[in-house]
Amino acid sequence: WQAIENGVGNTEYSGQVTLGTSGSSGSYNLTDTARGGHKTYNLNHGTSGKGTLFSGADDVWGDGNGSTPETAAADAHYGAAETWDYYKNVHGRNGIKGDGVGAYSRVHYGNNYVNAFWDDSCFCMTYGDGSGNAHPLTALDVAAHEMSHGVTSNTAGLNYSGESGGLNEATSDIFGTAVEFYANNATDKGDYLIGEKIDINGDGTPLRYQDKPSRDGISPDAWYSGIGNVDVHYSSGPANHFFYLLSEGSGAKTINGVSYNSPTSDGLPVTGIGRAKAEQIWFKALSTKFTSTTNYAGARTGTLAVAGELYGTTSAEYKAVQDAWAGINVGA
Ligand code: ASN
Ligand code: ZN
Ligand code: CA
Repeated sequence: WQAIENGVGNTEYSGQVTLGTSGSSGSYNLTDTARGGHKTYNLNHGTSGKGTLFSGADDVWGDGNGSTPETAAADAHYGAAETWDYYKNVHGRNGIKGDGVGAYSRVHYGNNYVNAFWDDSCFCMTYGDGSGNAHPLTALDVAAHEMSHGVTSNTAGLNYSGESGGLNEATSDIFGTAVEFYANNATDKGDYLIGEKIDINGDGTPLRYQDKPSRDGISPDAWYSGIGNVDVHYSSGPANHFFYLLSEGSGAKTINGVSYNSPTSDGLPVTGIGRAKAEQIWFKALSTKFTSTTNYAGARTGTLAVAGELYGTTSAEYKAVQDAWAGINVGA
């Protein structure tokens, strides 16, 4: 038996945070007993197995700049905790499967590995150190993105190809953003950008944009016939755009110092209903309407059904869902 402790994490991306740890004087480890026993392991550049559970004599983890392997662990452990708390407190879901059981994270995967991923078979997520082992892929929105793949697998089970694959990816981006806002971290404020902290392009730009996905130079802003043939990290674009439009509405807006300008494919304005309601609609659609083969048209039907149940079919919320889908060229 180990006592539930509150450690101190000196993260790279989120400043100094509280971490859920275990142990007692002189012997601590990264086991978050209050969150299903979620653990964080050090792969130490390996690519298989669990590696070593992070442990140490003090309950302070990382130095805030990555010169100790603990820093990436602190970020990953924090991201998992915030994601756990978000699903529990906002959606009433107790863990990835809803059974209160935690997963685990592995950091320092391989060498120069510029990715992070969720794996259903180990029920775990894994993080590379980035190019030149310089920018670990452990930022809050990335962690929430990967953990949300686990939630999608255990709810709708959206197939990871075709249009359902794009919806699967968008779901992870949507909850990546939702968790980032939920955490309300002073160092990593909420935004509608994905991966803005990890500098994956080397020029300070984020990986993806939800207000206007084509800002990345590849992702489409609107649905078109044949979108199911493009990589799921781009066919996610219109669904990310739908979420932005439903939350914030079309046009120009600045939030937490970040400027957005969201167009619509039909040229008609969308009045946003706020992120909180948009999150409720997407989560309830994911967990009660979507199936493994849901496509864009099916996502429209599912979210409209949820909006009708939650707010009524004559509500402003229902109309906003209709308008936001029309704004990405889905339905009419
Ligand atoms: N980071 C990617 C994702 O979560 C990993 C991958 O493409 N397998 O989708
Ligand atoms: Zn993903
Ligand atoms: Ca972000």
